[in-house]
Amino acid sequence: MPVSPAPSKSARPAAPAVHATPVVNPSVRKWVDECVDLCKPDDIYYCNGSIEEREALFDQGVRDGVFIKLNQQKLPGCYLHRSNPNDVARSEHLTFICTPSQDMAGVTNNWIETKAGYAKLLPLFDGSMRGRTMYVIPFVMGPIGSPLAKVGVQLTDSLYVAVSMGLMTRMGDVAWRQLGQSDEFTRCLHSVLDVNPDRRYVCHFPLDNTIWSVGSGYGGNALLGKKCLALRIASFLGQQQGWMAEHMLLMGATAPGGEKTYVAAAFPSACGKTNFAMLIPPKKYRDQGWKITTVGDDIVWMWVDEKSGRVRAINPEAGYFGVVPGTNERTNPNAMAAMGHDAIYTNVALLPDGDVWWEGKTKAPPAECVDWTGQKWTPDSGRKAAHPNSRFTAPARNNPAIDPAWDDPNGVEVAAIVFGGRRSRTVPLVYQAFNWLHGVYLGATMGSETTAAATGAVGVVRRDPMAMLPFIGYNIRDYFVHWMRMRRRMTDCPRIFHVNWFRQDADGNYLWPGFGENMRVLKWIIDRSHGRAYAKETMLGWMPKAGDLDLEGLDISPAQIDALQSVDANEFKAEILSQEELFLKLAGDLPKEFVFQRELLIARL
Ligand code: GTP
Ligand code: SPV
Ligand code: MN
Repeated sequence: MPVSPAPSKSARPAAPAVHATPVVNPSVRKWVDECVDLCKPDDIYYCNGSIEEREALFDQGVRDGVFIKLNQQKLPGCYLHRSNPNDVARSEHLTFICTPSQDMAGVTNNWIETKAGYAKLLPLFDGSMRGRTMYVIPFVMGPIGSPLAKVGVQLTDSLYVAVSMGLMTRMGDVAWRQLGQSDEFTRCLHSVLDVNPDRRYVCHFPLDNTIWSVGSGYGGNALLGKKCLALRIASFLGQQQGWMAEHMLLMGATAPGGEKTYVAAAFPSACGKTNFAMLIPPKKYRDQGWKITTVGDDIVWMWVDEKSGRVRAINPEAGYFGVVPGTNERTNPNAMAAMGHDAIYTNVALLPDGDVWWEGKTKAPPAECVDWTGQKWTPDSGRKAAHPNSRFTAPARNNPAIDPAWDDPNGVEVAAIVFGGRRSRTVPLVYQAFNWLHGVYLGATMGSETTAAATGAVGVVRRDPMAMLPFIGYNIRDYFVHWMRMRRRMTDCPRIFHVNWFRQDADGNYLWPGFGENMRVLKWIIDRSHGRAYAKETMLGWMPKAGDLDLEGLDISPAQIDALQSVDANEFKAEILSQEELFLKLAGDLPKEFVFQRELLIARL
């Protein structure tokens, strides 16, 4: 079975070439006309977002070889997509912020001057859709009617992208209604070209509310509502307008008495957001009446409510694009249910009966399957059957633990913000910042070992401030200042915490069981946020004392907990030196508050 090529010449759904649309807004029409003149598609298809349309697109995709229909008894409505093997993760080195001055993009972003950016991509788009269909995809990021909701229109020649946008966003006629006659929409132009890394660019023009992406069909590079709009463009808008776009999950925790607490958490790519957002508490907690519900698993838009002075948040997305490897009925049953029907699997292995498999799905591998590249695979093949960054795409409504307020235009009130990275050493399981400013410093100095979610080396510690390093759409200096200034709008601020589920012993075994057991840490976080759990003051922040973390029923020794929570002053001094790597880049732009925080930390050590 060959991998799916760039869309074939006949990539066109059963629907008519230009099907009837609601009266399209004149600014949209004008812009679509310009892009049609540039890209020269054979057909134009306006997506309406209906279920019938989704089915027709899947059918077309199967005929074109873009999708393989999976076993419909086991996985109703599910399809497999194999990407080009050179196109399996975000390409951070090919991602650009295009602004008039480099200072607007800052030291952590790749920058191209605006006009030069357009000039670079224009010839690539010229005639790029000849022989192909252009899909016009109107979409809304955020609950319909929310003051923060943003409309985007994506033009793409990828059927896979069109269907995925339908699962990940509020897509279709609903977006035309939300837009009305306004010309305020993000102009998202996308072509896979020949899926060639040498002709791959993901360019953002924040001043023009425009995104141009070529040469990739992969999620974060190609589903332009997600990282490109909802993080890079939105973070830029938020900085100007006084709100925040963050790489965070958002979960609700209902306590036995009915008290509801919402917690947001920023972990870098492939570091546990989806899993934490869908956490199922251990039996003991369930029996007591604890319940965890998901508002979002990847992106949060936050603002300060003027009346209450408290932080509120929405999830701008309407679906999940989640990591598959390591996911199973034990680690994340809610994700398994969410991908159990009406979902797309990308780059997993195919079993002989039309079911799917990946590393970590079952203890024993299958005797035989077809790997993510379409080759025959057996356990002794010496390679992975599923790509380490293989993903599922599923609508949020598929999640059995969806929060009742997930679609509420007014959002939910955030009581705690959690930062966390993937750190095999040095960083303890959990601690709390002394105050907002200290918490911002913890987020800003966060480090994490790199993962397969981006191309490049895996397992190297890099600084990933607020898990936003690849997603800040403007100067990181101004981003840090924005975080600090947001505090002034709040009467009562969310408490800030730092966690690390990934600390290992000398033999490389995880010290903490993670997944559902993270409930025990969450419980302490919730209690601290409501001002009712004990803690001891340490060099790093407030930490649970022995006995403050509930370990009942866990097969974990006190020595193991000590190892998890220990802070070695010498190791931490090295950590501070490695934080300098980012701070030196910022040089004279480093906020003085961070210098003070660092001095205080060194003094405590
Ligand atoms: P993105 O979608 O890339 O932003 O990733 P994410 O932050 O949502 O990460 P996700 O929850 O998908 O987890 C990524 C990987 O980490 C998966 O292989 C998980 O099985 C694993 N993982 C998640 N939570 C834990 C945990 O608590 N402990 C351990 N050991 N692994 C975990
Ligand atoms: C991530 O890499 O953080 C993801 C997947 O959530 S992508 O949408 O491709 O960015
Ligand atoms: Mn992510």
